[in-house]
Amino acid sequence: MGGGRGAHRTRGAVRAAEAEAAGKAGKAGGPAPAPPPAGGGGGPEPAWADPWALGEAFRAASVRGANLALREALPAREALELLRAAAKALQAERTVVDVAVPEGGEACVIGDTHGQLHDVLTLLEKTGGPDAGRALVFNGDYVDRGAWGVEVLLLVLAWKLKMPHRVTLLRGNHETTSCTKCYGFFVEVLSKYGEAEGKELYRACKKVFAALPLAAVIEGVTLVLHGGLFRKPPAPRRKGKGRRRKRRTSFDEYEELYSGVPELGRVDELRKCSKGGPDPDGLGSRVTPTDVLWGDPAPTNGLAYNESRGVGLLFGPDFTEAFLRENGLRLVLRSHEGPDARSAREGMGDMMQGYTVDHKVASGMLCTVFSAPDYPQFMCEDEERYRNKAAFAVLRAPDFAAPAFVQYEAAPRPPAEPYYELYDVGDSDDEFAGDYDVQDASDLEALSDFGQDSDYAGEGSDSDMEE
Ligand SMILES: [Mn+2]
Repeated sequence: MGGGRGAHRTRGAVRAAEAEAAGKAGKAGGPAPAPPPAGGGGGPEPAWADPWALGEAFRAASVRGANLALREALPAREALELLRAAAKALQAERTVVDVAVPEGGEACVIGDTHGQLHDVLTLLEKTGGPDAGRALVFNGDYVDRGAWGVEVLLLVLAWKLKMPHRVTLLRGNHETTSCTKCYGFFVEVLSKYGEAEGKELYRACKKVFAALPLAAVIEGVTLVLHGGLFRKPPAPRRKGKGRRRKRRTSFDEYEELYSGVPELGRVDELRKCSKGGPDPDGLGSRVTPTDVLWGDPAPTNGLAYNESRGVGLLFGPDFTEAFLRENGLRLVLRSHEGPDARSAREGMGDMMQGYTVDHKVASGMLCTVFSAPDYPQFMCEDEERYRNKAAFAVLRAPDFAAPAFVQYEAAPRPPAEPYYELYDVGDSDDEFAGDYDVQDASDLEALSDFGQDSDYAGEGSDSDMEE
C-alpha cells in the first residue's frame, strides 16, 4: 500500500508540507499563525510563543502550588490572546482534517490527557515534539478530572499556533460545556484566574472547544477520532409550509433517535457535519458529532445504542470491518476509555498498558490509545489506584496503519486538590453529563455564585436545523 501515499494527500496538505520544507513553517496558508501580541506592534513576544518554555513555566507554577501562581506564568491577558488566536485557527479547519506525514517522518497520535500536565510534558519529550519531520495528532480530552487542565489546554493550543501544519487538535467529549461544568475545568479556570478574568477565559475556551475538528484522516488510511463510529447524519427536516409543525420535546427526539436500528455513517458524510456546537447532546444535527465523541467498541458483533453512557453507539468487530472496507481505511485509532472505564467492560482489554487492540478484522484494526498514566489523578480514598501505563501511537511509512505504541509511566505530581466533587460525580465512567444539573455541579463555597452563570443556559447550539 506504500505506493498509494501520494494519492491520499490533499492538495492543501501537500502545499503546507512544501511550504514547511522550504523553511516557511507557520507562514503558509490554512490555519492562521500566531498573531503579534496585543497592545500595538513592537511589544515583547507573549510567553506562549515558545511552547517548550511555556511548558516549563507551567511546571514551575504547579510546584509553587497556589492557584494564582499560574497567572504569573501566563497572565490572563496573554492567555486570552492565545485562546482567541487558537479559536480563529481552529475555526478555519474542517470537521475532518487530512493529515500528511512528512516525507520520511512520522505521526504520533496521543489519547486522553485529562489535565495531567506533568505526564503531557513527559509525552512531548518522548515524541520529540512537533517539527519538520513529525506531526502530532491529539485525540481530545485535554481538560477535566486532573488538576492542570487549564495548563494542558493552553499548552497544546500554543503548539497548534507554533506549528499549525504539524499539530492537529481533535475534540473529546470533555471539550464541551456540560462536561467542563461537572468534572472540574470550569471551576479550575475561575480558581486560577479569579472570577472576572476567569469567566472571560472560560467563554474563550468554549469557543475553542466548539471549533475543534472531530476527526483526522492520516495519509488516507488511518482515522483518528475520540469515541467511535457514528450514525448517518439525519436528513434535514423541512419546515412544513402553512402546516402547523408539532413542536417536539427533546424527550420525543431521544425516543425517535434512539429506537429502531441505527445505521452507520461514512467519513465523507462526517466531513459535511458541523463540529457539534458548544454542547453536542445527541439531538438534531448534532447526533453524528455526538456519536463521534461518545461511542465505544464492543467485544461482540452488532451495533447498538450505548446504554451505559446514555449517548453514542456501541459497535462490534463486524461493524468496524464494514466501516474500514466502505471507507477505504485500514486503522481506526480512538481514545476515550481509561482503565476505570474498562474495569466495568467485560471482554475488553483493561487499558493497563495504555493501549488495546479492540478489533482485529480482515481489513485492519481498531485500537484504543490512552495517554494519561496513573489515571484518574483523583480517586476516592477507599478505591485502589489503577497505576496504569499510558501510551501514544507512532505511524510511519510505508504503512501508516501499523501503529507502534510507545509507553510511559506517570511523572511525579505536586500535591493538588480536585476541582470537582469526587464523591458526587464518582470516579469510574464518563456518563453523559447532560443528565446532571450543572448548576449543582460544584458547591465550593467561594464559587457558589458561579452557579448562576448565564452563559451555560444562554448559549445555543450551532446551525441546528430544528430552529
Ligand atoms: Mn472521553
